[in-house]
Formats: sequence, structure tokens, C-alpha cells
Amino acid sequence: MGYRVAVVGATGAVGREILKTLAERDFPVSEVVALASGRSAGAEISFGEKTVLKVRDLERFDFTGVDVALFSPGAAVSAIHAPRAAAAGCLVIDNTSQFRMEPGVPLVVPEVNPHAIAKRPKKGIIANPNCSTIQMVVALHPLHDIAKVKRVVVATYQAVSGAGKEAMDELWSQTRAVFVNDPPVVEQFTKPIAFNVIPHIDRFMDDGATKEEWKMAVETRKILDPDIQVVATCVRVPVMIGHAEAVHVEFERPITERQAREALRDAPGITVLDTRDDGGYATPLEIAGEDAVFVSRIRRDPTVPNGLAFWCVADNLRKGAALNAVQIAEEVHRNGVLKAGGG
Ligand code: 11C
Repeated sequence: MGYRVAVVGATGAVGREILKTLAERDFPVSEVVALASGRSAGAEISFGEKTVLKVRDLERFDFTGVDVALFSPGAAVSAIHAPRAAAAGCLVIDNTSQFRMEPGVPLVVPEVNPHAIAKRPKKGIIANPNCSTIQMVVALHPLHDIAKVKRVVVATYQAVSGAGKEAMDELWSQTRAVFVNDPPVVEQFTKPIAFNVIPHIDRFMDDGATKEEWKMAVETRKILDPDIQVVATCVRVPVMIGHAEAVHVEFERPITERQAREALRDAPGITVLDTRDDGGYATPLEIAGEDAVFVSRIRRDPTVPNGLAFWCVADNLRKGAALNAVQIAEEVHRNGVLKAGGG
């Protein structure tokens, strides 16, 4: 038994990672269809070591008979084609920001709220959270179970791959330009990203926060607990893959460092790397390609009652996007919500 699976946005950084993740894991697949815009139609893309898929035009594709579609084409494209796929009977797992906060659309991190997809959603769409939210809620969840998170202050250090393949190319070409004394060409970001950091991800909102910062707050509340207060500062850094976060948490009840460390160690999807000596913490460069959320620098925050601080790092293309989406597919397969041949 296997599912007919569509990957939408297959030629993008996340789409490619979804194909790679699907091929690596045990998700039962009978056929994979790679879809992208008409511009990419006809291009060839690998699925595993032996299969080459010909990319098909999303606009002309009929989703009838496709069991599950993993979408990562950009919010505007998902807005049109995800409901079309769902109306054809396909279960959509959407990685864009388009549907995340819509009532009736579950927003899911399988380690945290698998119960949100115990039934097939009426709209036929399950949303994958933003990458910076996913890794934070994976780390907060076991601590929340012990002492109830009240407030989070977080600063992010986000890799350029979060902004797509062209952004990765821009970091590369600007870095090279510095060495050969060429002026940097700035297209994907507001300022040069090579040898710089930029405190601006996604658009500005009326209150002065950016939409990336807003997403971290509202998505955390939808996934973990509607009472949690979050204030974020999201920063783009000249790193190719791997988002890092400095997280400061205030809890309702006391929690010791030792309790936190043990809970994090026992939690699914987390690796604690925290030896309090030179190099005894995770950094993006060494965790790119890994599935886990890495937690380091766990310590008490003495400036608030019941405070803890930690550092967490994850591969934003994998756990932050493709892997989480595939884990959602695995969960609906495991719990019987997904059925081959429709339903
Ligand atoms: C970034 N977190 O690093 C963003 C990418 O809402 O799905 C994901 C944007 C989103 O730029």
C-alpha cells in the first residue's frame, strides 16, 4: 500500500528538501508528482537515488486521485491551489503562512500537538508552522508541561535559506564580491547580508513588529497555549542553513535547571548539547542536515521569578519545514486520517 503524493513548489529550497526527506523516510509512497510553475515544467528533479521526476505545471494539474500534497510554493500560490487540491479530495499539508491562523486549519508540530489532527480537517488543509516557531515550541513543550510557560522573550538568528534559494545565492555572491572588491548586488534583502546582520524579516506591521515576529507569537499560542505571551526580535544573519534562537522564558511555577535539562533530554525531537565548556553548544554550521532541535546553554534567568534561558538551533529547511511537513503526513498515516485512494 502506498499513497499518491504531490510536492508543490518542488524546485524551491524547501520543495527539494521535502523530496529528499520523503525518499529517506518510511512514508509509504506509490507515486510522487513534482509540481511547480509553468517556467519549471519539464525540468528534471531527483527523488531518492534512482528516480528522476519530470516537473509538471501546477496550473494545469488535476489533483483528483492524489492522496496528500505537500505545498511549499509561496503563500499567494497556495492561496489559489491548496483549496483547489483539497476540493479534489486531496489532503493538503501547506508550508506557507497562508492558512496558519485560519479557524478550522490545524497548525501542527507532531511532537507538540498531534491531537490537532486526530480527525481529518473539514477544509482538507493542515498548516505547517513557520520555521522559527517550530523549533521554539518543540523546546518549550516539555518545559510547559512541568511549569507552564507564561512569557517568552526571544531573539532569532535566521539563516538566509529561510528566504529561499535566491537569497542563498545572494549571500554567496556578496561574500565573493567583498573579496574581489566588487560592489555588493542587493536584491533579496534590504541591505547587504554578507558580513552583516539585518533586524528585519517579512514585512513591517502597524505596531512596529515585523510579521515574522508576529508569527512567532500567534503561532506559539495556537500550537502550545493561548495564554503564552511572546515578544520576538527576528534577525537575518549571514548563515546558509540553520536558525538559532536565544530564548528567555518566565514560568508560572518554579522549575530547576536540572528538571529542565532532564525534561528536554527525554523529549522527542530534541538533542541537548550543553557541556558548559569551549564548544559545548550547538551552532548552525554543525547541525545543518540534522533532524533534531538542539538545545544548549540551559541556565537560570535570575532577573524574573521562575526564569530560564536557553539557546536552540535547528535546520530550518528540515525540522523547520520539510521534515515537519513529512512528520505530519506520517502522523495522519499512523492515526488513520489519511487513506490511500481518497477519503
Ligand atoms: C524566514 N521564517 O526565515 C522565514 C521563512 O512564514 O513560512 C518562512 C516564512 C513562512 O525567512
